[in-house]
Amino acid sequence: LTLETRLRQALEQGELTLHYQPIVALDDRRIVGAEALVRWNDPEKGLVMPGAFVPAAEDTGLIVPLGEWVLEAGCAQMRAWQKQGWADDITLAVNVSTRQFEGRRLVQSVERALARTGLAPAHLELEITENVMLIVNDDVRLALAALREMGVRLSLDDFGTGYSSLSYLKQLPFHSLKIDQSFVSRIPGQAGDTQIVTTILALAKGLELETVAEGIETQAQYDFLREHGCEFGQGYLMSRPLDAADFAARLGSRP
Ligand code: G
Ligand code: G
Ligand code: MN
Ligand code: NA
Repeated sequence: LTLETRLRQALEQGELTLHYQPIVALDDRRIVGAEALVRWNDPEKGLVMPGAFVPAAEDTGLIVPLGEWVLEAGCAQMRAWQKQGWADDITLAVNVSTRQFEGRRLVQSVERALARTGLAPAHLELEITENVMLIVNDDVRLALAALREMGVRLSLDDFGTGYSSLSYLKQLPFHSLKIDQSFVSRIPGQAGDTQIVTTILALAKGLELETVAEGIETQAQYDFLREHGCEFGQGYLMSRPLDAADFAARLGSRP
C-alpha cells in the first residue's frame, strides 16, 4: 500500500495519537501551555514521528482532515484535563499547515472543535508556520482576522527559518513568535545566532508580540533567553513531548 493509502486508513482507524510538550514561563518554569504533536501509532512499526508522514500528508492534502482530527482531539483532551481541575490556566498550541488555509475550512473547523468539546477559545493557540507569508491573500487575512476575533490565539512558528515579511508581521494579527530551535541550539556560543536571537527578541518587543523559544536543551540557553527578555520556552531541558497520561501526571503534581 502507498503511504497515502496507509495514512488515510490510519486516520479512519484511530491510529493517530497526540503527545504534549510543556511550554513554560521562563521566569519561574511554571507550565503555561502545551504543544500538541501528532504521532502515528502504526500496529506494525510502532510510534512513527511526524517527519515521516506530515510532509506526505501535506503533499496529498490529507493534512486537512488530519489537522481537523488533531484540533478536535487536542481540544477534547484539554477539556478533560480542565474537568479534572488541572488545566484551567494553560493553553493548548496546535500546529496548522498552510494547506489548511485553502478553501476557507479552517475557521469552521476551529469553531466546530471548540463547540463539540466545550473548550473556550482563549485556551487554544494555533501555530502557523512562517511560510504562511508566502501565500498571504484575502482568504488568509480573513481567516486570521476571524480566528483572532473568535478569541483564539495565533502564533508564528519556525520564526527566522523561512520566508518572513516584516510588513506582514506587523499587519497580521499574531499574538506571539516562536523562535526556531536552529537558532536556540547555537546560543550563547555562536555569535551570529546569538545576534539573531537578540534581534528577534527586540523586534518582538517592539511589535508587542510574546516570544516562545523552542528547543531549549541547556541551562545556558535557558538563562540567556530569560535574561534577554524571552518570556516562554519549551525544550528537552524542561521536558520532552509526553503522552497524555504523563502530561496529566505533570499537571496534576503541580504545587
Ligand atoms: O516532535 P516533532 O517530531 O513532533 O515534530 C516534527 C514536526 O512535525 C514539527 O515541524 C511539527 O511542527 C510538525 N507537526 C507535529 N504535529 C503536527 C500537526 O498536528 N500538524 C502539523 N501540520 N504539523 C505537525
Ligand atoms: O512545530 P515544530 O516544528 O516547531 O515542532 C517542534 C519539534 O521540535 C518537535 O519535533 C519536537 O519534538 C522537537 N523538539 C522539542 N524540544 C526539542 C529540543 O529541546 N531539542 C530538539 N532537538 N528538538 C526538540
Ligand atoms: Mn510548532
Ligand atoms: Na518550530
